Amino acid sequence: MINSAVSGVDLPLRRKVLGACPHDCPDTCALVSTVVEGRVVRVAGNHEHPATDGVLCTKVARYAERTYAASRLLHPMRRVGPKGSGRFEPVTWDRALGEVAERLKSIAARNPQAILPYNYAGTMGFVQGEFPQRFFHRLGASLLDKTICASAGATALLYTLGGSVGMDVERFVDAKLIVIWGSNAVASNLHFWALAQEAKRRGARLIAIDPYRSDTAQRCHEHLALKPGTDAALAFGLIRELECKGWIDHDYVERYTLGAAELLERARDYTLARTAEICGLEPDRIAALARDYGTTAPAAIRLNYGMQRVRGGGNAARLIAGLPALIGAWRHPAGGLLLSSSGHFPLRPQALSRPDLLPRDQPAPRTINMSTIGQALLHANPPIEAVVVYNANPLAVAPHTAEVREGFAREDLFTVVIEQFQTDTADYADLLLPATTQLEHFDLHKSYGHRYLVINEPAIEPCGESRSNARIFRELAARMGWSDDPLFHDDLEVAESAVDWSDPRLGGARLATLRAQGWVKLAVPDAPFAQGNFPTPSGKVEFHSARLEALGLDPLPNHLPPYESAEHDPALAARYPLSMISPPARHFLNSSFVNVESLRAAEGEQRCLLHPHDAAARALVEGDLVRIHNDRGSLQARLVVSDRTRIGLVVAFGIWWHKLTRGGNNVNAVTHQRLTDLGRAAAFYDCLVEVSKA
Ligand SMILES: Nc1nc2c(c(=O)[nH]1)N[C@H]1C(S)=C(S)[C@@H](COP(=O)(O)OP(=O)(O)OC[C@H]3O[C@@H](n4cnc5c(=O)[nH]c(N)nc54)[C@H](O)[C@@H]3O)O[C@H]1N2
Ligand SMILES: Nc1nc2c(c(=O)[nH]1)N[C@H]1C(S)=C(S)[C@@H](COP(=O)(O)OP(=O)(O)OC[C@H]3O[C@@H](n4cnc5c(=O)[nH]c(N)nc54)[C@H](O)[C@@H]3O)O[C@H]1N2
Ligand SMILES: [Mo]
Repeated sequence: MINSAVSGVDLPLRRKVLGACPHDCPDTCALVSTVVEGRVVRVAGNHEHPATDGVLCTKVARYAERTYAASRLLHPMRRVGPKGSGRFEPVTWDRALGEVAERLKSIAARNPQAILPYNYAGTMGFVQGEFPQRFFHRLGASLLDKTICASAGATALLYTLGGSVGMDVERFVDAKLIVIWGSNAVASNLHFWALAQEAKRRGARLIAIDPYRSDTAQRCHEHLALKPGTDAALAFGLIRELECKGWIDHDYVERYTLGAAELLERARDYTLARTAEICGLEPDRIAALARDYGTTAPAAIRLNYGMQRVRGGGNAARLIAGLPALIGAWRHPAGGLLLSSSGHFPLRPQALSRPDLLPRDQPAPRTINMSTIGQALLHANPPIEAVVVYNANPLAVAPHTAEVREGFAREDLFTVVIEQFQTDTADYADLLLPATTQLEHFDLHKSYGHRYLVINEPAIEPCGESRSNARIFRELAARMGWSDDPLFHDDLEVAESAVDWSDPRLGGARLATLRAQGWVKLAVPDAPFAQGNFPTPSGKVEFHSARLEALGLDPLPNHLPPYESAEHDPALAARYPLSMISPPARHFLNSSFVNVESLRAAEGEQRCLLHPHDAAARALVEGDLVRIHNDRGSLQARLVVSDRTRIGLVVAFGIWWHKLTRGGNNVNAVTHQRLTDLGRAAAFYDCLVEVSKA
């Protein structure tokens, strides 16, 4: 039996409640929580939801452990020690909200733009994630440019395919070739991996493109271990080879693409030899990849965000997004590419976040880039005087920790953190407010990896005095003295507003349908781009983008070597000869779950991989505690000596809480705040370091 939790109604002792995993992951699983006498005893994947198929990752399978952890924040608190010390005393909600409202009011009276909301995807729900923006719009606060994760790739898709659209993940089972490009799906996209395995059983060939032999690359038929940040060159090399060998689908290209002739022209410089040189690969491996891709149908690419976290990441994603059109892969339901499925959802972002609430008597607010929060807190003009953090842990996840830390340590900065746990960021709060988890609040979710809307009903009452984000911002709005209706919508009204329910893709489903069934799949035709119909201005795949040209940018994609590479900065590379990438550790989700003891124990310590050749050159051995360092800072990690990584490449796993590492620093101690070519994103994997014995 499945029913929803509604407070105040007579409930059976043992119930099952429909939920959605709120975390920043393409899989957005449908959950079933078993509640016995008001306590969640089990969180499982919903067997009836096709994309979840009854399977959860090890992290979310432990959701009850996380929710009931002794370290949950259960009461509002006020800082007593110095910033960053993490010393607090309890206060009442009444005092805490009163103080927050008073401080924000007095700053806003001078300049509301001195206030900044900082939030990301701690929860991806419309209600607990997006509704709070109404408050900040009404306030006239600075806007936040949400670039920390996906904006380089999303911008690339926008200018190439017209939006975050692509294959239905469920069709990968029918592909005959699957290229897994910049994605460790075993760790970060488990349900896609299950489908790829099924395709493999049905005879598909799996190829991974990743600088190191990840758990995923290890299980593919082929693995091309290119140098980080050279994907655009590899794509050019493939394009040239496709042309030379006559594997281009000229009919598709002529009808449904723009600028192919110019693209092929640019690709002509990328001979196999030159491409191999740039990428650090063997020429015949590139030729073989081109042959597989050019001669197997249906061919599908699972592109992920790993490859876009470098200077040229946007251009590289643009080139890769263009590949399926060149071979006509979009003709097949099981062909094409998937980076993100977000663009298929009929959403109403303005109805959700209500920019119409912005004060009319003031200039439009400035925008602060979250990827350079360190610089912004130290140097923005006019200065940031207050920051309200929710659904995010910038101290741990933003690049160049030393500056982020210095920024949050400013005595004149008023900091509010709304959190479930006392994270690194929480330690810098003036007021720390306890938030509910997904088991305790209502929400509605889209997904960026599949095509279902998924509902989340609260399974239990809030733990301790915790309150949902939505409730906290409604109460703050009242204390600001505001009366605008949208600031006080209840959770159901907010969820209603997020979706265009009249869109045919929903087939007549309403919020009530979701609450009864748990999810709804969007009706998108099979092979939607078989005859073009891309959501670009031209309706075609735009190799040449008039929109980029109008912005004064290169209308065609190009290969841009990483900022921190021998090609771009030889002097720096002489001092710091090793590239470092910092992909997620399997047992963590960004910095979430690092504090769940069983998961942290499974992960062990902050670790890094170094090739035997590089280890020997530094007289380092397996198990050494090493220092990874550059001019920006350093961190300590336990060394794993392995040929799973390339010569010249350090793989350091993230994202630990600084305070839970040996030495007190995670990978972002050494990353920088320079931005990607498109989308103004963080270039986390564009980073030179040296490694020595700690
Ligand atoms: N377990 C777990 N799952 C997660 C997350 C997590 O932290 N933990 N994070 C979630 C989030 S926020 C996101 S955005 C998604 C997406 O997550 P992604 O960013 O796709 O991360 P990964 O799946 O680790 O894949 C990144 C892979 O790209 C490789 N890579 C690094 N640099 C390059 C490069 O220059 N070129 C190429 N070709 N590959 C490169 C890395 O070695 C790594 O194996 O995953 C989500 N899922
Ligand atoms: N070096 C390096 N840095 C990276 C990356 C990398 O690969 N390498 N990956 C980047 C990527 S892809 C991303 S997406 C970012 C992620 O950065 P963030 O979005 O900041 O993700 P998390 O670190 O998971 O922090 C989310 C926080 O939100 C809290 N939270 C969850 N639900 C709620 C809620 O309902 N209410 C409130 N108030 N809080 C809640 C959680 O407890 C958690 O502390 O990090 C980026 N940083
Ligand atoms: Mo992300």
